[in-house]
Amino acid sequence: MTKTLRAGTGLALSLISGAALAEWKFDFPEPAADLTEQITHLHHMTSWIAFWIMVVILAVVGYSIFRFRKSVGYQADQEFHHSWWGRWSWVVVPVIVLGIDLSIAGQASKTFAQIESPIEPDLTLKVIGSQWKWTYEYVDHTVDGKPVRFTSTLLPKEEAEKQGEPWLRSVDKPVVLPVNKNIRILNTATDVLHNWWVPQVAPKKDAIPGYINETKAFIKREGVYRGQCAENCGRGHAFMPIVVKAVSEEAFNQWIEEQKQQLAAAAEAAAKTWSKEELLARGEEVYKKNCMACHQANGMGVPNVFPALKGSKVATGPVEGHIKVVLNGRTGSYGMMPPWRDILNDGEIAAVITYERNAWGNDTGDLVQPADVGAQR
Ligand code: HEC
Ligand SMILES: [Cu+2]
Repeated sequence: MTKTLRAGTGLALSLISGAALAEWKFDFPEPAADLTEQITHLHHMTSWIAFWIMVVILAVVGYSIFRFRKSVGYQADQEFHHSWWGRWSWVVVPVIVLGIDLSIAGQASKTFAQIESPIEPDLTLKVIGSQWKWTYEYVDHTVDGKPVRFTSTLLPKEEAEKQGEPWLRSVDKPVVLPVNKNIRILNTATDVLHNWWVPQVAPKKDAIPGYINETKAFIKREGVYRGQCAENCGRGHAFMPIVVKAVSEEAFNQWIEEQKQQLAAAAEAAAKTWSKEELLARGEEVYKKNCMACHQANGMGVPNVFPALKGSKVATGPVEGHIKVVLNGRTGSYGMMPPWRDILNDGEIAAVITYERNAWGNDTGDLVQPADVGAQR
């Protein structure tokens, strides 16, 4: 008995330790943009109205129970509905309730109109949801006609611990946005419904394959804002966090310049012929980041869900067929293999295919060069 008691007390104490208390917050994170401020304000207003309605109702109920209590067998008032209050309460109470409803709806429809109204954007960010990662495209910033574009994925646990970042709330590459600019956000998806949800930054809209949903942000404060996918999108739904880094205009311009240089360097690298070591090393990186979630680290897949690549007919058969599947995706008995043509460049696809053809005992010895992939685009 005392043992259980002690264990229980220990557990209770550990639950209310200082660290836990420091994290203990009731409210939403503080909004950082104009529209999200309004949305949070609406929530607070509605909650307070609901709270005071509850107080009034509980008071009336409590008073009635106490004031009109009668012993068993007492016959209730049969004439109540003949009194003035008995007649008019059926009108007065709904009118009050409707009045409160409309005053909430009035405020809300103002905010809603603002959410839906078009803006003159200073910057357009296209957000593409896929199982289970986010791809970002800065459509106004291009190199040779191709926009700055990258994919952002969950930071693995060991890596998050090393960097002191919260696991499941951190990504390998945050999306960077400038403050005090009108940012248009275009949401879409490649496979199933996703939802790019960063409550401090922008109103939430579904990301739907084949459609573009528009939302926007005017971020007022620099900072790091975290979010996650808000549409149940399958097995990895909980593992596609979002990190927005809001920075000054100068810092943003510098960052976007760096991205452009990286893009140019990648295009150059994709044009050359790679050595076997380069292909395998890069291929393993690409595989871990993009393919491992489904096909697994050992290339064995998941029985009946994701096919094994170890010994697979495609990964050990003709190279062209392998490139085709990875570029265009495929839908077959297992379900859908997503297309990678818009997510990975020729160099990355060549590397990952070379890796798959030489890992896990798939000793084909084949080397696939970026030009081979380019030829099939
Ligand atoms: C979201 C899960 C998912 C991810 C991520 C994924 N695949 Fe697939 N992959 C599949 C499914 C499902 C199939 C089987 C489709 C079918 O039934 O035809 C498949 C099939 C394949 C095949 C054909 C295998 C065979 O023997 O038929 C290859 C090759 C392949 N994937 C390579 C890749 C590469 C390379 C990547 C990373 C760039 C990748 N996959 C990422 C789900 C995925
Ligand atoms: Cu999702």
